[in-house]
Amino acid sequence: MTKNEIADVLTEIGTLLELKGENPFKTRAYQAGARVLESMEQDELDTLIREERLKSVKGIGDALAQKIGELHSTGRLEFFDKLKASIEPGLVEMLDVPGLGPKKIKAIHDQLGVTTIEGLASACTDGRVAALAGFGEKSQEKILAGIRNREAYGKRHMWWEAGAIATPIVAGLRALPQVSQAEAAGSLRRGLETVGDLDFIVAAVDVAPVVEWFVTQPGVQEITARGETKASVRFVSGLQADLRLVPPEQFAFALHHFTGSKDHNVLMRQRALARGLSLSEWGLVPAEGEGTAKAKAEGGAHGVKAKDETALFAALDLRFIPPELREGLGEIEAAEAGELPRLIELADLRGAFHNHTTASDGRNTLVEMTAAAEALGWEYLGIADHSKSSVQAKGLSEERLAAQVAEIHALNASGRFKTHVFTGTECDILSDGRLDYDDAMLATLDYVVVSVHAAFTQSSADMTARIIRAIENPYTTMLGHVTGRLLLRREGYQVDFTQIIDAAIANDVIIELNASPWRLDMDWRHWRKAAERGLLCAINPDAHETSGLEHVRAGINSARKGWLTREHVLNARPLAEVKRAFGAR
Ligand code: DGT
Ligand code: CA
Ligand code: CA
Ligand code: ZN
Repeated sequence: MTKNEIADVLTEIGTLLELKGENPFKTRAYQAGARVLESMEQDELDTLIREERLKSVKGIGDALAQKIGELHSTGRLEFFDKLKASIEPGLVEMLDVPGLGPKKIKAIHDQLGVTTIEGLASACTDGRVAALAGFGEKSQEKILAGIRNREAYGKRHMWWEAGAIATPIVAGLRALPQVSQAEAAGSLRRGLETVGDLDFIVAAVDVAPVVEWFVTQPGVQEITARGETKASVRFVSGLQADLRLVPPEQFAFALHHFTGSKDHNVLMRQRALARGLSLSEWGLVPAEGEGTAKAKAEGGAHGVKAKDETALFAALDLRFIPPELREGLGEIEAAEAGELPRLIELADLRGAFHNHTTASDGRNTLVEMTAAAEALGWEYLGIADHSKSSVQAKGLSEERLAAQVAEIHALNASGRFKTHVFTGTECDILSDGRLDYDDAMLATLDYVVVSVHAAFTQSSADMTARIIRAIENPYTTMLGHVTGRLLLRREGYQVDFTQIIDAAIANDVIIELNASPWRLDMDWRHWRKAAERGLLCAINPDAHETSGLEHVRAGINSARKGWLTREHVLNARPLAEVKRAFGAR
């Protein structure tokens, strides 16, 4: 197990022991041990264990060292397995209910014999929880509301939807006279495809009016916490948000810390420590007891000053790392070497290829879609309606597709729009890997997107072979939504990414980054390596209406998370180049 995985196990042990009512010193020892591991290098831990010196580390005693060693070498821990087995699963589930910690859960269990969430709900309904010492009506109500909202609470939220809530709040915060800077940090700022909660960081001098403004925003359903420099709320959609207020000189440090990711932060903290400095949400100061004289002299009593994140990174000899790259996946090494990529931006896009019209299952006509693309300043728009096998999506017969091609040619010839329209199709990949139209039909189009829309349950081997056969078709230009996943709703079909990417590269086929906020498929985690090996990307909104074209923004997030530059993306190229690329097919 890696050190972070071991740290997670130790934290969980601490919580479980607390649930069982163990001695608080014992539970705290596990939590402290987890923190020690987090701030260590993996190499350091490996060496300490190999040389049997782990128990000499401050904060790690004999018993803890033995357990860490067991997890490190075997990935298992008998003590942990037994502990888990000794606790009712319902009690562990209750930890997810807002307002309930291990101590309260233990009290409810011991005094009322409640072992499930349902049991807890009825104990609240008939007033037994309120009667317990230390509870009362208020907390009973809160627990009940927490249970009722648990589904919404527990769920993650689509980046697009979370952004729609966050954007007006950031703008509103910035407009307040007490506020000098405001930003939405966390996974939202990192452009992650789903968001757990929002994290607003605000620099202000007079904080009370800012907190008041925040908790009275429209859409706030419940104020879950409120302090002098902090507040948490839950919106109607179930999305929660934390607000943190800091003095202006702390803003860059707080913004960096709460942008995360946690993995990135741990590595940054280690880098600071290696320079005798301690990095936290509060600032960058000489590390206590281990700070070098130089760092102390430079840091002074109040530590290193940073007016923005660029200065914070510079203080650790790094270039500015874009938030999307802060996942602890090599970005710090690249920033140190001056080898960060110049990431693609929204403004680099000059069009997109996978879009639908009312001819199949779209909600706007060819002319409306073209007008919308022109309004976005796009040089070109590709129309790729469904093929005949997609009956429920009104897939086009050969005749209807031929008519659409003629319509597009006429539209281009009319000069009505500055945006050039390319003729395409989103052609079904049939269950054996053949395409839904014959070669003669496909030959009349500028380009062909191929996608799987049926027979999802094939084995990974069959699905991979099926997709590769479609990639090898000489008329195929690009592969649509590789896995068919719908985020938070449907897992994608199983495929072998390496084989599919290899086949695409070998056949000069593009793989799309489907920018629909519900898909973001192929996932960003595959792009960096794939692009390094020569795979070309197209960021396609898969728009089914004019407003859907703007979904390319979600695709840009994922492309950036995948370290892509505009050189990797076909629709960042000018019209003439794209025409040439399609002409060469
Ligand atoms: P989310 O909300 O689950 O989509 O993901 P994040 O990344 O927004 O996570 P969140 O809201 O729990 O915390 C915001 C950031 O705060 C996170 O990205 C890094 C930082 N942070 C939170 N807890 C820890 C921690 O235990 N250790 C470190 N190093 N950083 C943390
Ligand atoms: Ca968050
Ligand atoms: Ca948070
Ligand atoms: Zn599709």
